[in-house]
Amino acid sequence: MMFQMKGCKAVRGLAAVAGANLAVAFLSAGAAFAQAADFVIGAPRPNQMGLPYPVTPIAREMNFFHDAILLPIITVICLFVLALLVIVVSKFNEKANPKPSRTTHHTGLEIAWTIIPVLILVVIAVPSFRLLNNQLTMPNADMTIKVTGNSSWAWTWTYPKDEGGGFEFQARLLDQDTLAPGKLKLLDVDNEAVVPVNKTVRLQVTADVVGVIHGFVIPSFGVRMDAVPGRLNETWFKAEREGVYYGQCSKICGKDHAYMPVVIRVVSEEAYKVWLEKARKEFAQVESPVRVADASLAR
Ligand SMILES: [Cu+2]
Repeated sequence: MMFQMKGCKAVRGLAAVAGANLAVAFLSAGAAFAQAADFVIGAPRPNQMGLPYPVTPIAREMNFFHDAILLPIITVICLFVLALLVIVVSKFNEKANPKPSRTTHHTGLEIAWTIIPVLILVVIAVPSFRLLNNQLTMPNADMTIKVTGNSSWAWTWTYPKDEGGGFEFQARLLDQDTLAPGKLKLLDVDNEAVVPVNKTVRLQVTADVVGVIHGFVIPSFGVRMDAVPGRLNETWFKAEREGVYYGQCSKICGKDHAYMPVVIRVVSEEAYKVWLEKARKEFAQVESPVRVADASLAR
């Protein structure tokens, strides 16, 4: 765990500052939940550098993989190639080197430039496959939620009945012309999905059968999953910090592709129970059976 923490220290610092500013704005907007001082706003920040602030074990591992392994290797390779180019341009131009060498083969050099890249790829492959394995191995989940990408460019969240839910609701982008202060442009939605902190959530991702493929993404969770009509994909996350986390559909799914953000609010276990109770009542009518016209009235 230690090595993962180290890689994202700088990101954490930046996020804390931006998060605090946004949290103040959010509080003034009168959010429905009481927010702690270290409440995280998992959204892009002005002048942001690096990957989004990670709040799950997988996202931290991703950040470590990128910041501590890929980025240094890429930087060294780029500088090495740049140095070679500078040497070639300065030492072997027509003026400095009027009589070019006729050498075409060098066995040692050819073995070296085959073996060294292979070794670099092996070094990258080990943590890469470990991360992939951790992502795809489903742990024992504390709860399950289903999320469906709609052809009307909204996300439908379904909370199963046997886990205290038994309702579903749609999350739609807020009207951008009447956006309340503190609400994030093109990110905040009318109905946020809510999950408890420090719980492993199994997420079933799909799209409605008459629809298209959407991409379900929450960068701070390290979650990216295709929502495909007729297919139930599965992923998981365990958010370790309370906050509100944003993502956007990552598939070019149609005209309103840019207007279907993903929002998950992570709250304490108690706050989650309160929300669940409230949501069960609020969204109950969505589930009520469709009323069919009474044929006797037509007579
Ligand atoms: Cu979409």
